[in-house]
Amino acid sequence: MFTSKEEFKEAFIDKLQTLFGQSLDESSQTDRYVALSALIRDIINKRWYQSNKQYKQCKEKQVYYFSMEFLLGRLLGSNLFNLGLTDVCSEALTELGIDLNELEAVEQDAGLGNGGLGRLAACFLDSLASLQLPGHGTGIRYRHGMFEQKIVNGYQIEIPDNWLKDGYVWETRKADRAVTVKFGGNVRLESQGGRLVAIHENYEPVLAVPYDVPVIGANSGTVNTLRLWSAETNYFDFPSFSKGDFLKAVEHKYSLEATSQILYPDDNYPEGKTLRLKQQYFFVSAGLQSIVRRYKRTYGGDPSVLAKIYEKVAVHINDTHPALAVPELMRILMDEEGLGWDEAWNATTKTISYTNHTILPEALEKWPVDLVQTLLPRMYMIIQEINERFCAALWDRYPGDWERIRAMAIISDGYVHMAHLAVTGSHSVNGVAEVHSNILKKEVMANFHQFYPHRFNNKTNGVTHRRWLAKANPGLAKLITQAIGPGWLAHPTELANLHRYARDPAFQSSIKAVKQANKERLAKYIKDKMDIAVDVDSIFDVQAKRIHAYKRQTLNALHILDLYNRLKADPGLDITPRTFIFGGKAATGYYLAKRIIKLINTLADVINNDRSIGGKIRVVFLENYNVSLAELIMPAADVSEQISTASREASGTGNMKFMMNGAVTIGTLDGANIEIRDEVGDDNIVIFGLTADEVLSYYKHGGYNVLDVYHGNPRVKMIVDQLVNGFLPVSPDEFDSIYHSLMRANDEYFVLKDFAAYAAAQEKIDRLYRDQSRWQAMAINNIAFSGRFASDRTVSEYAIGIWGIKPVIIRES
Ligand code: 26V
Repeated sequence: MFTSKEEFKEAFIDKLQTLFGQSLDESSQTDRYVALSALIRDIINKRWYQSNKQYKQCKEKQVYYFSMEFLLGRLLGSNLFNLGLTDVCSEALTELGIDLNELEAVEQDAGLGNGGLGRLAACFLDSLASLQLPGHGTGIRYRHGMFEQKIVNGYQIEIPDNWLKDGYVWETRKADRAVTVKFGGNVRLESQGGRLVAIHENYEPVLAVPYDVPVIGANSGTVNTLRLWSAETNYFDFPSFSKGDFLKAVEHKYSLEATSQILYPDDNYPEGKTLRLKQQYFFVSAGLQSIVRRYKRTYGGDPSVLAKIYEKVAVHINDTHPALAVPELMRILMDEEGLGWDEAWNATTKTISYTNHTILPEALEKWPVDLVQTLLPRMYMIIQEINERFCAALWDRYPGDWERIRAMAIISDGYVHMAHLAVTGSHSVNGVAEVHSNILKKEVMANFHQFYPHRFNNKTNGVTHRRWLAKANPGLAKLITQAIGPGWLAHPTELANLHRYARDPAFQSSIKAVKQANKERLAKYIKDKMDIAVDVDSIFDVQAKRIHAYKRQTLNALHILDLYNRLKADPGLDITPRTFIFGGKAATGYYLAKRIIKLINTLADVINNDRSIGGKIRVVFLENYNVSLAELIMPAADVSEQISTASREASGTGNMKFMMNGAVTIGTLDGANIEIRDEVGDDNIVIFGLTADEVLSYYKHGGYNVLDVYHGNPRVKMIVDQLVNGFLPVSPDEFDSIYHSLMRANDEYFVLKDFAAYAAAQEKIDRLYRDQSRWQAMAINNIAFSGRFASDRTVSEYAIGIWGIKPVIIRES
């Protein structure tokens, strides 16, 4: 490890020479980025080797976090941070005339995820390693990650994300660890020595090749592994090739390799594509095969040893996407290792645990039976058997209650219901915030909760405060450490010690100065990128997240339109200047979400160019919201918009990132907002709108008529009409879909129902902000009470309550 700048400089220059045969002066930014990363990798690799060796020797239980998505963002900065090398490295580079931030910016974001679910997985990896826990990720090495979003004429355009084009410095291909995953074909059962053996024939083999990415713990010797699987094939169609049909010769190869080509850009918005099911089985099967292989190497391959795999291995499934882990582990234990059904079932359910991340009915995964049967014949046979045994147990418990059994069955109405498979096949089911876990227990999975009362629990989400506070907001981190010492970095609940500075005028002005500098940094980005000048003295009011009807960007947009109307009617209207900032992507096939983006951009056009309102409000839609942009945005926000329809947002994690950076939340009583309120108290958050119980009651019993609000509130009527009456400079039917979602679909997400309460809450924000001493106290209290939302807390709850793993201290040699 580097102890001095001199040593670091020397090693860096040496690396440039050995890698590229170049001097510092001749090197490009990319060369420098690659050299720096390679230097860091040398350090990491030594620790990685030690970690792997000691994991093998100590024989402690390990957890594997299976997730279709890991939204890592960039790794250079966070790796340096976790190694404790940020300062020495940045100072050494400065002396060489190099800006570390610029080198970090060379790295492409690893956008292997859609939003909250994928970023949560990335935060958990950081916390696992930082808590010295033996825990690894298993996922897919998508050739193309989350698309790049361009805004053209106000519309979202999707550009493929070719993130691997210059290579990826953090991965190591492990060709010798490849495994085969079998698709299609047919399965016959044959009696061999008194046992029924399943024989899979005529299948299509796809080679799964692992690429390992090291996950570095903060201030610990731990380096865990994120193993991402890539689909390859040795198959080559020689007959076609020798006939001169070159296209046909490669076609088949590419179709097999397509499995890991793209990330589906749908978040909470289902598109039931065959390829997605193929992806799910692909990484689940590869991941489990490699885990069982390693387990056998360490503990032996006797069936009686495999029957106890749950003592050394925990497999966690991130939502239902990897739920095929249940039948696949059954298959491996039975077909390959010779266990009987009961032993295999015992081992499987004790190994697997499951997190639910959404209650949106349309996002609950189900796959057509014939698709599962054709693509994964052996999986289907096992699922059928699980289903039959499960339904028999239900029958024993609820004799004659056909309705209940049909509702709980894993296979029904021609579909395989993945959540039912996941609940049945695991020993723990958790939601991601208290209100969400309660809704699972009382509503969405009430019958499962009755049947398996001890399986259900809550683990409120968290985010890594290292990336989202310490690294993203170094100015704030420094200030915090000056005030309360550095203990908060390892023990984030120590942030609570800041509470006593909340009313301290000197501390308040330092906090304000840090925020101001962060706002200026963002303002510069907006100016450079979009040529819009924003007022850094205005309130930065931010809604950054995926675009979705339930997240209600529409409510925010309609409120802006209303504010604009009021300013036009009364240019003297006394409001604190505000900059409304949006960021977020829409799923490619989600028409309404795309029109919401167009609406926001249309408002931006009209409002930003209307001199008559004196620049009091501005609207900015930031292109291509991703992890790196989030790191720029969160520290600069004054107001955090968390305005989902109560009960719909399982937790939210952006809410936590904003809070850590001192933004005040305007939000509904939804997801983790409720727990944020519990931590900061009502004085430090602005809550409005329907509660989850009220929303659920409307969904169940009706009783809301959008026309009552529309006709009862002239301001509401005006803005709704303005969507379609030619007021906005777009074709008259441009916003029909938004209009209809409100008026024809009876406002499914209660946008208009909550409008008046939201507008009043926004006025409250305005009043609070005018009292700067009060506002800064709120900001400080939000930072102070954000410790609970560090993912270190969440991950230790999983470790103790679900996985049964404990820390392994990695020694240096
Ligand atoms: C679901 C589906 C369903 C069908 C196919 C496409 C697709 C893609 C992604 C998803 C995941 C939806 C679940 C999800 O992302 N939930 C979010 O999880 C966050 C982490 O727990 C949580 O903070 C958010 O509130 C929740 O919406």
